[in-house]
Amino acid sequence: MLRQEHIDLIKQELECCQRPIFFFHDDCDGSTSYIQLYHHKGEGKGVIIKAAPLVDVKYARKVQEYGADKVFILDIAMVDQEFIDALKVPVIWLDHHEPQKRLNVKYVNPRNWGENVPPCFMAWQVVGDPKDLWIATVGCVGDWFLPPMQAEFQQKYPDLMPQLYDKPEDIMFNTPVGELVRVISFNLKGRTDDALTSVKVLSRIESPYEILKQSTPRGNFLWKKYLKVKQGYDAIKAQVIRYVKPDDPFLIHSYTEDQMAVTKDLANELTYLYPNKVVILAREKNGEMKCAMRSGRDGPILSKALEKILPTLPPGNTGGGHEHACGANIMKDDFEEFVRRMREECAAKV
Ligand SMILES: [Mn+2]
Repeated sequence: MLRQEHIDLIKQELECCQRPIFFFHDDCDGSTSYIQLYHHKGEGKGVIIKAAPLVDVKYARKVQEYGADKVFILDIAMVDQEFIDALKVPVIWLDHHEPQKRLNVKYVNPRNWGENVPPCFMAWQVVGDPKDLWIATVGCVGDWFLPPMQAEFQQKYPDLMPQLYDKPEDIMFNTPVGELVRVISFNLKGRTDDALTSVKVLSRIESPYEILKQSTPRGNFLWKKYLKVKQGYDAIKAQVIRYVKPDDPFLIHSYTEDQMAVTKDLANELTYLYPNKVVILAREKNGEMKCAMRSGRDGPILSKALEKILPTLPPGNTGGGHEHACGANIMKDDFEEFVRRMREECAAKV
């Protein structure tokens, strides 16, 4: 939770500007953070940060071109000091990844006081516009964070959340809220300009039923893209499930797909379906295996396993993340050895 001083700070920064620019992560959390702040301000430009979660000096040009008088950075793990130094306007950065130290930036990261709160919930604490209750709730669930305002949501939308839940993943895979998470997430796939168009459309949606019932052209627009990505997603999922070995503590699958990267989303669902397995899902692209790895709450610590294994592989293989959720880029030629080492490390239960 944000402390009152932070709520006041962010609110004031938002109020004291005319042309804010918002850089946000290309996921459910990042985009719902942006939409709430943008709605409140009624002004500003959104920029999606795709690929690496990093804002570097290249983005300074966007700030200047727009003539922004303030910069907000939402749910981005890394911001280069060079970027901040190149600007002549204040920078406010809300994040919940590994805390960083930068100069001349107002940085709010609840991890600094031992909490992990996604920026979409920080935005909710700051703005709390009842019209955006559903946006904020969907954002939280999309980030595997149990929405602290779920009772309020449940009362307002009992058909979208029939009961209260203890775990975000139960909301994700058993309620229409989860479907809204996937609608947003899948709409962010593909080309950056298409993703930004989707976010713009989403920012004009007034009720979740516009999407779920396709009752307006804009709701229908988001639904169509969702269905298109979902088709590919379901095909890969069916393939994975067909080859699951009941006795193998690992679930390993690789696929080739250039257009839509659904690896993270699918790895999450597979962990929900097979909580006792270590999931390694890899998308092959340009000779690299882009891996999403997951393990259950009581499963092996993947980040530790990676720390041990990566230095022993040829250079160019990278990765990292959280205890039970990691990402890695492994050269195709090293993938077999990588999997062998992962099995070895995880059998020793790191
Ligand atoms: Mn996030």
